[in-house]
Amino acid sequence: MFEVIKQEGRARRGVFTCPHGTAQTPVFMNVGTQGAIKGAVDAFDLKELGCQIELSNTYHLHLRPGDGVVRDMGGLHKFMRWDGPMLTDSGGFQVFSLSGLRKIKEEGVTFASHIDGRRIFMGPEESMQIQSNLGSDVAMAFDECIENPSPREYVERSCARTTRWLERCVAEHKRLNALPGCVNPEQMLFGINQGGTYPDIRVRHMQDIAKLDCDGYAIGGLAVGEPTQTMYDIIDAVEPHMPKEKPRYLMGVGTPSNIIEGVARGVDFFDCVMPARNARHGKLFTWKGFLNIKNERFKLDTRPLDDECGCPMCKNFSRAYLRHLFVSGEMLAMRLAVMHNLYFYNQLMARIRQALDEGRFEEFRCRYSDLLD
Ligand code: PRF
Ligand code: ZN
Repeated sequence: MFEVIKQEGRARRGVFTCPHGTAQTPVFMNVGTQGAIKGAVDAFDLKELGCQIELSNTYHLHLRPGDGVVRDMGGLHKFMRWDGPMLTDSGGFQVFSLSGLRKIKEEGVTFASHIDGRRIFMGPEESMQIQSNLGSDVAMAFDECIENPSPREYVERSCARTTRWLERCVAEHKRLNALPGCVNPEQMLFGINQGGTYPDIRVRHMQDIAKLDCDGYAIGGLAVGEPTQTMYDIIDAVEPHMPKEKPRYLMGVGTPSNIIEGVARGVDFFDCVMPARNARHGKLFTWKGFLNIKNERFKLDTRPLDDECGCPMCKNFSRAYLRHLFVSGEMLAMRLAVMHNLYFYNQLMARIRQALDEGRFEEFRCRYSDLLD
């Protein structure tokens, strides 16, 4: 269930309810690809970091340990001990970005596992079956994330196929939810818009998939190498055709600035590996901008990383200590840095929501959109 409780321009403040609880939107989903957050952060840490929705991946968990194992362990919530809202991506992106040789047909995609090269087939039905076994609260439709740039003719044919795949996802998802012993019979399904950088194809595709009455809709195929302004222009083109009463999710985006601009364009859900990935390289977000903690200038810096931050690291440790951990290659460096960046992203969303609640989102956007770019 989704309810928009306040609006400022196109920006929306909402409440999303699913079998494992409620999330306040706009929300950033914290990425735990393989049922763990990279950087030795577990589900209990996530709670402390202010995470509202955890995101895992169909592709990875299907390869290892296998979705049948996860189902037999009682579903992914129990397996990883996360009891809150959870969304799983369909594999439609990872198949295209991670696996080697792949062949796309009407039935689905045959690809080589990035682990051992084994050939695997995944289509809409397989993706729905895997996500049903994982028992997430939101399953994503199986789509083709089209490479950028791609010729118009290819994008048109791919989108028509992604629409047919969505029809198959809807039917299979409904069938699986009704089976006795289903891990999460209330699981929802979100459709995914594609169309590369062609606004007219994007709009047509969005209109086509809106008819299929999914529980929410995502914009996929962005942040794949196109200029930032092109991404914003595509959101501007698609947004008026997305159902108003359903949640909207911008997949794999992005920087704090991208998120603020996404919210300003009517997006409710975001996810990105950037905070965790940057953290592992010592690149940290603060409310005064970006810094690289490995820099020599922090060698004797007694201050916390960010004096506005309440994360477990900033509450306890100095910049000099964190720099030392990084320079020495201690695993603790990763864990502390990842916790800080995830906390920062979750706090960013909390501040966005507060600004919306108080009717001063536009002011917030002016203050932070460029600073956090
Ligand atoms: N499709 C799916 N997952 C995704 C994407 C997509 O297009 C993207 C694109 N940024 C990220 N994750 N299924
Ligand atoms: Zn911090």
